[in-house]
Amino acid sequence: MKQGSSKKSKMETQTLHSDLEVYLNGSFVPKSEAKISVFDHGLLYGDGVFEGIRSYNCLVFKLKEHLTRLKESGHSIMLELPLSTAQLADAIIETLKRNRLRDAYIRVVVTRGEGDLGLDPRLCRKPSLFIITDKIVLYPESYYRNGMEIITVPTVRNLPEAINPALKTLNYLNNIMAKIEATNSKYNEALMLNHQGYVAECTGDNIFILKNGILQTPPTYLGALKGITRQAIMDLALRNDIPCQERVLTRHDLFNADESFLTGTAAEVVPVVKIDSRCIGTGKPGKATRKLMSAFRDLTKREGTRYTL
Ligand code: PXG
Repeated sequence: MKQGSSKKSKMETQTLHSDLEVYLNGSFVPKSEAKISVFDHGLLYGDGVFEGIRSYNCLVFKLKEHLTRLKESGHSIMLELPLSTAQLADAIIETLKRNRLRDAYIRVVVTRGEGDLGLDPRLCRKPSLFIITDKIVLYPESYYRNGMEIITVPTVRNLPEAINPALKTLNYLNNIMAKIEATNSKYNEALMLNHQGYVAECTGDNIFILKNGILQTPPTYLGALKGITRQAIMDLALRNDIPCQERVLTRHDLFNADESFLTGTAAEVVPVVKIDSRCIGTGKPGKATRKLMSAFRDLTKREGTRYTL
């Protein structure tokens, strides 16, 4: 009996020690205690904003850019962040250090906060802020080696005049519906068109094509997030003498592209070799794609906000 109970307490300690620490409204709490009220409007109404950030070997990639986008998403929905950009950066670094993570996925979420039932954001006294840092789950290596196949789905991208896809808000159902439609058809990613039938982006990634040596991606006003990886790729293209343009694209343009790839914090740069069963180019990851994949990997090793464990 005694042995049993001491065994149990050892197990509990182990669980506690292996528990990730989460930043929650100014404190660090174990994952098992990182709880938010059922009256939080982030949960009741999807009223909030977020960012997904990555760190590579103790370098947080494009931290300033992510925090600027978070602030701007908040500003658009009239949600003032509870911390300044500098304080947020410190809180993120501290969370990474506490969890001793060199390579991490960082999720920063700001919600309208706890309030009463009813839409009115004035019912919420103060925003909730939490930061989760966790091990990054990588896409299978085969996606990068052989490329991905994607499918256009029926769910149309939100109208920018309704919920602007340029904002990273907690309202992700538009993307989730598209993801469900893709996975129901046994594809891992969905191509989303806007209400006019123009290519917008995928559910969590921006899309690029290469045609006659020119890299092209849809302008964000057609219903895409201004991806930070997208911008990094546009900058790298310039440096590698690959001309790059924002262009209105149709599925026809995609089907007849020489190369295609997706960009995003989680995916990095992943080649696309088939869209709606049409082979893109040779049906293998293209030369420019491979060059940009490698340039991007180098960039993540070189640049970022450094921290020590
Ligand atoms: N479009 C959408 C709709 C996104 O949500 C991107 C494009 C790529 O943007 P960045 O700035 O990351 O290059 C995103 C980003 C997740 C996860 O947990 C999703 C994203 C990023 C990180 C993690 O699914 N989406």
